[in-house]
Amino acid sequence: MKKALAAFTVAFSACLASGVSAQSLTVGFSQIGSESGWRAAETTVTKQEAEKRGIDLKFADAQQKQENQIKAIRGFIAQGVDAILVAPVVATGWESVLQEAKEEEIPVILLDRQIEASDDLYLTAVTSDQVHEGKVAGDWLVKDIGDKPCNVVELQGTTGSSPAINRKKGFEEALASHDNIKITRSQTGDFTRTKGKEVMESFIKAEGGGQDICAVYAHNDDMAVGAIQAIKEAGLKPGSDIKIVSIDAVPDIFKAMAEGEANATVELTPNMAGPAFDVLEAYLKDKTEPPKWIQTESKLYTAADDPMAVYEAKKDLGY
Ligand code: GZL
Repeated sequence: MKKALAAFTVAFSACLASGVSAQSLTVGFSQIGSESGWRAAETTVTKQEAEKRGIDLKFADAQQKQENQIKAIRGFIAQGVDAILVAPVVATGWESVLQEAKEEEIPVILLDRQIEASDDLYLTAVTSDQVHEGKVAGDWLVKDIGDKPCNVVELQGTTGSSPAINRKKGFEEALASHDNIKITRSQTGDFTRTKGKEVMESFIKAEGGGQDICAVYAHNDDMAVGAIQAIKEAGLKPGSDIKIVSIDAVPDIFKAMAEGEANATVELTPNMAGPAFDVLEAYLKDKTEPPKWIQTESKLYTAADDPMAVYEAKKDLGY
């Protein structure tokens, strides 16, 4: 495989040097699944970015199972793809399969989630600063609540995933010097609307109807939308009786904001693939080494930011 890749690299560089259009790259993409609106948008945008560049994208949906991702990555290696994109469902357990890709000199780029492994196992990671996202969400709640006592319930993302670990950490940092605001219940809703609703129903039941719950912090908007449904079915008003703060900035959270049923979200771009493909082409052309982390922006949106206009701007972007 190394010889074939070396030959390809020479031919590819020669093409580029001669100005002939580059032979199209074949890139494998191991996607987590379609658990949320944001994930669906990330898949849509990744396919669009590949098409724009004439990249042949081999797509594999893992249905949120790490073993399916590992199988897909091994399949890409066997196919002899030029590079592999992976959105790692959890942070651990990647060393061995990434070592196999390294031995075949197939560059790997992480999208939207980090892993706990040596960074020589991947070319770069294109992600947001997830601790910062949690801090922005927590800082908003601190500002909104002031000195009032506030019991917060937390809907965590997928257990063991870098966003779940980091968004929890950042939110707790924001609350650290505000003893009046406490996280009283915290459980995973696996980033889905269905589980977000189920867990919120259990929180409301456990808290004797939910009157003592002051706010929900959801690690993504889809779980927040599920929680909003549960709060309404319990006869309470989301957005006022219980404040709603979450992350992703998907269209439906802006619809909820416009109806006064959600309060704040932190934006996560679904376009991690654009920056990934750019550095990959530069690397394959002349081995230009990218930074090990390409950080994407995190912007706070609240009901003061014309939510229906934001909804209209986002609604056709593949969420
Ligand atoms: C975070 C990303 C998360 C989104 C969720 O970078 O991995 O996964 O916040 C998605 O919507 O399920």
